[in-house]
Amino acid sequence: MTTHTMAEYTAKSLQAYGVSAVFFVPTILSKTMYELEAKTDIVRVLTHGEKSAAYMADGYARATGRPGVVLAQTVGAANLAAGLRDPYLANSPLVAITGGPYTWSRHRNQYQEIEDFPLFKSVTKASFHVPTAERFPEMLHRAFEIATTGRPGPVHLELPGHLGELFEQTTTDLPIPDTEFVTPRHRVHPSPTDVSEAVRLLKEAVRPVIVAGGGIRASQAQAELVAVAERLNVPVATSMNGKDLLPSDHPLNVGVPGLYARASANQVVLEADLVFYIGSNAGSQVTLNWTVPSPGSARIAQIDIEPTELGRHYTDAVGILGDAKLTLTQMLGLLTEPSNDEDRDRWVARTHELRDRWYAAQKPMLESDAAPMRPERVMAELGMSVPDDALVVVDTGHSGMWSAGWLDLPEEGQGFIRAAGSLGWGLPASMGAKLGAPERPVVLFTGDGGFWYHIGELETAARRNIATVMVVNNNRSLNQEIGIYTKMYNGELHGSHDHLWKFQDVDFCRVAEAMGVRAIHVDKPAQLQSAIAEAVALNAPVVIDVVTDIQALAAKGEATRAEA
Ligand SMILES: Cc1ncc(C[n+]2csc(CCOP(=O)(O)OP(=O)(O)O)c2C)c(N)n1
Ligand SMILES: [Mg+2]
Repeated sequence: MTTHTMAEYTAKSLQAYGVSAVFFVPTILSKTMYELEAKTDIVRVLTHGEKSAAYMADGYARATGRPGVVLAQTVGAANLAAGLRDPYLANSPLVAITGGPYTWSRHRNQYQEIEDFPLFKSVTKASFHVPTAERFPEMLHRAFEIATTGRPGPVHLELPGHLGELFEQTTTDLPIPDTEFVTPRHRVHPSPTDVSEAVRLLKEAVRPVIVAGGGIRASQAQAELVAVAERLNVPVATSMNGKDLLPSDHPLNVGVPGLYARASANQVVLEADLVFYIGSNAGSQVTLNWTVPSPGSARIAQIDIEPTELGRHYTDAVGILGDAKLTLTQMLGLLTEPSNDEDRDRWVARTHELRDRWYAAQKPMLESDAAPMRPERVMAELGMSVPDDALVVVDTGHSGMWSAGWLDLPEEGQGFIRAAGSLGWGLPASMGAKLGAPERPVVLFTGDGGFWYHIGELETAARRNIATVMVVNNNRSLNQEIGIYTKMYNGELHGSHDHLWKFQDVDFCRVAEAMGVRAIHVDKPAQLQSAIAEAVALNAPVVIDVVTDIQALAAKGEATRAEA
């Protein structure tokens, strides 16, 4: 029997659980921080804010499928909770540890103290107070278990003591656990009847489309998705969260439908007679507020790991409960013959027609030589220059729209993760992703507005040599707001409207260089590919400041049923 201090036990347990980096703002679990260095290979990343630390942990989790770990002392807990909104929305596994009130201080006007639990309630799967040192090992294990089980998500543990310090010097005889946590933690077997029903629905439909979501990544079922789609000759749309599930030039990939979308993908979904959601929550984003498809316009089927998602938005849906990989594998077992159906060929040809029409309409923008640059051209250049094994990380708003609709990632090894709505997520998330997947080139695409949020983390990137390539769509503004303010200003911007959405013209290259990060200025389209190649080759953090058109607005993913 070996006796450890709780600090040593915690450090070694984190290593056993498969954690390779933790993100924090001091002061929290200081002795454990020491033990992490003394007894493990875990990297400790000191950040410039608890929210950015949470986003880094989230990027790490999404890049690896392993829980990200983020820590803060009591007074930083609200900042940390704010950073859990995006991982909660994206079903990303995180374990957040905060210090909390002492037994004698709760409810007593204690300096820096408030009741933190309400802050964590809506952004976690579970938020627990750890009452005693004896309970801590079991509750830590439980936190990892809950974060990775079923639909993944963040879990919060509040330790007594503002700095989480009370248990650290106590001792335990417990053995170090040997469980590694990675999604999916448990695979739920579908019922065989449900599996044959899924196959029957897909075979019976004339114009089926699969909408593949992030649950497929969590289940590591990409290969099975492609195999089922190919065997049945079914077009596949992907949610933004699933954009990388199959290569952009796969003949069955119709692109991303919904709000941040490619209009031709919406058209495909609107024309379908069966929409088959796999590992997608069929939320407002991927359905354009449940108009693509509109209720009743097509049969709806779903495969999901979370029973309460089945039939949640489309009440007539056929719901199949199960792990995506197991369900698709069992479907493949029933699909011994490849599809040989002329109707299906015509439907696939129709999706190609819609896709080709979209490319033809977008060609002038995708190839535009204008300077300041068109974002569509930035997307075209980015798609042609990110390495075959790159992980692309994108922020929200326009960054999400441009990349959902206009960015093509043709290589199987290329990955894509995106903010689930929180502006400013991209920069720290790309750093966490790089720490999670150090062997992959990581390329961030963010607007300048998103970049400003956590710009101080450039110092962290330089200090820890976190080699992300940061492509900034710098239009010196929050230009996505132009439309809304034009409306509010009664049809024409006038007066001091620019107080609401424009920034000063700041040279991001100088800002980056001042913090020890290399930078490349790009103001002409022809410079972008070589800038990305140069930045990737440097194997260091690099900012690419791309001067873009302040008037360039992305159309939302409109499509109409009539066009069929
Ligand atoms: C935390 C948060 N606050 C506000 C918003 C609303 N919002 C979405 S996009 C956007 C502007 C983004 O500006 P930038 O990143 O520069 O991209 P641009 O629109 O200029 O291309 C804003 C304010 C948000 N999504 N998240
Ligand atoms: Mg901007």
